[in-house]
Amino acid sequence: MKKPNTQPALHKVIMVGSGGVGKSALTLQFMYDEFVEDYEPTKADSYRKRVVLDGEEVQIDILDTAGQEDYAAIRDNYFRSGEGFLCVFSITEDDSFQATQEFRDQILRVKNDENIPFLLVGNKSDLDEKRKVSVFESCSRAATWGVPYVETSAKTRSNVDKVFYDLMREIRSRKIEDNKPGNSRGKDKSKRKKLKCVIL
Ligand SMILES: Nc1nc2c(ncn2[C@@H]2O[C@H](COP(=O)(O)OP(=O)(O)OP(=O)(O)O)[C@@H](O)[C@H]2O)c(=O)[nH]1
Ligand SMILES: [Mg+2]
Repeated sequence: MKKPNTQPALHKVIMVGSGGVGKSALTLQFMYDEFVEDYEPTKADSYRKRVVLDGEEVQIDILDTAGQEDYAAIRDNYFRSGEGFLCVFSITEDDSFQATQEFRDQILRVKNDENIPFLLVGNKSDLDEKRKVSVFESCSRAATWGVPYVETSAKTRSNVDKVFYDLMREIRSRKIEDNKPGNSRGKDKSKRKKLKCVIL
């Protein structure tokens, strides 16, 4: 029988997306159960927390990046260390939705892996009356990429745990697949699960 691991598994998550979309607010809501009203642009902050994922104790490491980071080389470095990505835009700002394509492209270039654990996250769902990006548009983009789409609110905490836990599950199954002998680095699309769009 295998000896149990003493150190819990560590899953490395990177928050990406334009400035002001709520990457830090989502991270702080997940970490500390609080909503920060003030907007203070991030440089780069990292967080670590022990959580229970489907009965197993694991650690999540969150790197909260700067939406306003001008240097692609710096972003490349952050992205390289990530095992999974929450690609965030605000449903109230079309530019931030358009920008997700660039983030996706940059991540795929750096990781060179089309099946990298990844969720498209439409944040600020509490501001539905100011919505500029339709659910249809967002789901379509996510489907093109082959990733799930989830709407969150860092303010009301709607789906906040969901996006972090779903991403950790993807990272975990990816690691299990990678450790199988003779694996094809998860690139076999026929094994892919059904995709979902979760709005509420
Ligand atoms: N109503 C509402 N406001 C939000 C939500 N998430 C974030 N905000 C607000 O939006 C502003 C920007 O949020 P941040 O989390 O700092 O944005 P960010 O993506 O980390 O921005 P950078 O660090 O510059 O990349 C803040 O004033 C937040 O209070 C949300 O779900 N609903
Ligand atoms: Mg921030």
